[in-house]
Amino acid sequence: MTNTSIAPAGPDELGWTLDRHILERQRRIPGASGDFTGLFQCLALAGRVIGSKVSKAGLADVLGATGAVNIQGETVQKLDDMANRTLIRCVEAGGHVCVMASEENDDIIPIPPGYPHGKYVLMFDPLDGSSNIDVNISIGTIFSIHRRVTESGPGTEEDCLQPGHKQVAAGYVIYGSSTMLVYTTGDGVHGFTLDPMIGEFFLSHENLRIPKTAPMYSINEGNHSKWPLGVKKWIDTLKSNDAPGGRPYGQRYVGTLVADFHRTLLRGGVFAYPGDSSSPEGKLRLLYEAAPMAFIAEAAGGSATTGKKRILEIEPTGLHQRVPLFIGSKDDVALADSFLAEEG
Ligand code: FDP
Repeated sequence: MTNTSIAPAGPDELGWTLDRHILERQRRIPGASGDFTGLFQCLALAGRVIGSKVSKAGLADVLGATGAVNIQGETVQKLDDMANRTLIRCVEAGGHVCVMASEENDDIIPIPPGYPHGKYVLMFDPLDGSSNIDVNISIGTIFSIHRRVTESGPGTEEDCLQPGHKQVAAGYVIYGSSTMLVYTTGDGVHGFTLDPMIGEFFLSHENLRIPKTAPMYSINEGNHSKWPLGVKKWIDTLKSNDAPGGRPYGQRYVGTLVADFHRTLLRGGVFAYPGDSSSPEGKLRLLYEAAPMAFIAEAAGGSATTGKKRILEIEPTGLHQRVPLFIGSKDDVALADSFLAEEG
């Protein structure tokens, strides 16, 4: 006898879409309003739109600079600008957030009049790795979500200046050989790969864990002469010949944080952007780069520090604050920290 009953299309047949993954988790939280799910749908839409533009970068007139300079004193690329506007447009009308902040905007981004203010705060680096845009190397979008601390109405800078351990979620989209969205709410890190034919993200990397250690380091060695002594000694150690100690380590550096971090998440090792004599606080921004990546690293079993302090414990003092960053496998970050501690 044939069984004519139709089984519901489960994840085995369809695969887990990002939407379904978030929805299933929402159902486990009693009283969840669906706001978080709604916000994620907006972010996934923005990721798909930006990914599509990035993949056509050489064909459409989107390469090159806009002629503007951002708050960081960097030249704004046309794709930076497009990605920033796309994220704002995708999120501002949803009613899920009360305020946004972007690496590309000097001040907080208010919700336009007429739209509701939600309970979340969204901060993002719309297109990380700008200097790699024109040479067809992986770039990405980074996002960080907090719950608002102000009571109601339009959100303020106070809502944005929260330490990283208070994030409710963080993630990134990498526009590489495929487009992937990786996110965490603090309890497991999950990766979804975009099927470009269907236009949907499907779960491809469940519960990612960073290896405890791996023989790989990632740093811009061109800054060697400007590094503090502790960083010089640490890198010299990683490069030294010590087969029983697993050295020398291999070196990989893309120059796009999202890409260097993504490799570190999957393969292990350590990525570092230390402070140096010309930029004592390093180059990377706390709110848009270091804190969200640190939240992901810790949720995957890794760690992230300034070399002296856990990134997630830093109380932000400004929207565009920079911090030194050492991130990746727990043992490898601890080794870096030990060299910086010795330096005093
Ligand atoms: P970019 O300047 O190309 O936007 O913070 C931005 C960033 O890239 C990171 O993505 C990357 O890790 C770092 O700067 C690269 O800096 P260097 O060019 O100084 O190595």
